[in-house]
Amino acid sequence: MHADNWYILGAGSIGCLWAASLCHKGESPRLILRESSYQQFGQKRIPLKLSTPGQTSLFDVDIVSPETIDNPINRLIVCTKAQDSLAALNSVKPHLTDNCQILLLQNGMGSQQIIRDALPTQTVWAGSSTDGAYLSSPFEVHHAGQGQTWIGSLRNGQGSEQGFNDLSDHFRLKVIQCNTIEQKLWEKLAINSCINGLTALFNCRNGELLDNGEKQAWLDELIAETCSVLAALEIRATSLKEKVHGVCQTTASNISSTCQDARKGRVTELSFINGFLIKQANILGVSVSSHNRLMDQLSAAGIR
Ligand code: KPL
Repeated sequence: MHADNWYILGAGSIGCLWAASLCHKGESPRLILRESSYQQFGQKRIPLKLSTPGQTSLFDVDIVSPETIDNPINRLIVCTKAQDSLAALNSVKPHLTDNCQILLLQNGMGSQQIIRDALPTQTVWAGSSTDGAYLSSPFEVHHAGQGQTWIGSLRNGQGSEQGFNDLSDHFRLKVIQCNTIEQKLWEKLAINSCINGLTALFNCRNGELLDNGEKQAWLDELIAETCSVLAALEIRATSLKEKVHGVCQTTASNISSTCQDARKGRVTELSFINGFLIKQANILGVSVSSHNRLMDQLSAAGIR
């Protein structure tokens, strides 16, 4: 395995955060852009700016498109939105080595499992992250909230070998390997399924959901239904209500990722968050009428 053969698919906030963090570690990741975005840049090496409260660093990073990749990919981090990840991966599939290690960093669930099944020979990992990052302009990423990223293989028995072990040391992001990544993905999905859609519908900040009124009542119904789905799936989820209210308090001034997408008129990741939860509930025969009402009202408001 080439030590420096890192590719990152997607140059949004998470793609840029990971690319800059790998550069900081001394690696030379290449950022894969879609053909149309790639064509907009005259130069194929771009300055990537990483800002944290109190410090700014600049790195030079190679950009490529699926058409211009000229060596086999053996380590790939997929940082596109959930709904774009399969098509993005298919665009680079001819370049993946058979034992390529792939790390998927999408919100929600469903997209990771589709990709795992589409790539039977490669080792597919998923990550669940609490890092907060945003782009102020292309290739200018702000690491606003230091969190942690749990990573684990999506295929039983795989991933304990080399994989992404080297992400655990001398890396500015906190990466923790775990054998229960599906549990971690569910824990995050559970919280996002209660907060994100509601903030998009009411076009409000996370903290405004705790209004002791209509929003909070709906929030608490969503939490109760989510708990029932998790219980039916036998997924451990203690004190979801305290956790969700806690996230609303600690991120009170945040505009959730879904609300940001809705404001920009972009397709949100809700079909991989609430949509995935509703699908599981239907299979299990658990009633999720508040989640259904939320999705119906979002779609009536033109938020997909
Ligand atoms: O993960 C988030 C998101 O915006 O997607 C929360 C936790 C709601 C923070 O804004």
